[in-house]
Amino acid sequence: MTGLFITLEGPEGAGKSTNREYLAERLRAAGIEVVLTREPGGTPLAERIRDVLLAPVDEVMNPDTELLLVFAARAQHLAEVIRPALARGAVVLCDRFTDSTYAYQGGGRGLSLERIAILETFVQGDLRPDLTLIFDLPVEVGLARASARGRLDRFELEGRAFFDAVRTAFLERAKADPARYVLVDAAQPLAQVQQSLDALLPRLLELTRG
Ligand code: Z5A
Repeated sequence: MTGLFITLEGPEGAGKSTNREYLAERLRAAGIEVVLTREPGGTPLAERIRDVLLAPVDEVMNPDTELLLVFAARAQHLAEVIRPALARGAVVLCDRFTDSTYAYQGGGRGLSLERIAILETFVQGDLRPDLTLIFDLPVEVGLARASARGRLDRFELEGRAFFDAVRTAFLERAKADPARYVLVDAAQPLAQVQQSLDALLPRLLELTRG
């Protein structure tokens, strides 16, 4: 038995956290076991790596260090949470996964996409999400939502060019593989975003039936 691996992606403030709860409730209401998780993080050890990645510090983090920490957390998360859940047939709803690595470390930091792909295969083998929802919105709207919450993390302190490159990377990935990616217009009011998710539910339920 294998479950279904769905990832939620997009820039900061896009509403991934808000909408992952919404989607999980909808799927649970249909009698499906849903494991709700996030990256970086998802296990106690991976959450400690998350703290290292997000905390602003005086020492500049080398981009390769950042990349390796992201994949170190992912290896732990896959072993402890994602693979066991998929093996018992659950739907895994994960807030960010390797598309974020391509967008932030690849697009934002300018690291080689080939190098990211090597680590992806090393850590994940052939496991890839079955479906990825990209919550897309203009950079300034997402940053305004994120900064309204108060203290900014190490990524949120980056400049406009970084976030433009992140958004472009997400959009390019969605365009390259329309079968796996669904673009959600996250700039709309929340009620409309959730209507778009409702419209996706029949497809998700169909996928869970294999
Ligand atoms: N990162 C990386 O570099 N490489 C990797 O491989 C991975 C991650 C996996 C994780 O932070 C950071 O790690 C992330 C990339 C990096 N960069 N940053 N920053 P995170 O996951 O904690 O951060 P985030 O994804 O940016 O979370 P977020 O800012 O909380 O965004 P969100 O989850 O998409 O949004 P939200 O919390 O649901 O909503 C934000 C606010 O907007 C909130 O007040 C909502 O009530 C409001 N909201 C949501 N939707 C709407 C609509 N439609 N209208 C109006 N207001 C809304």
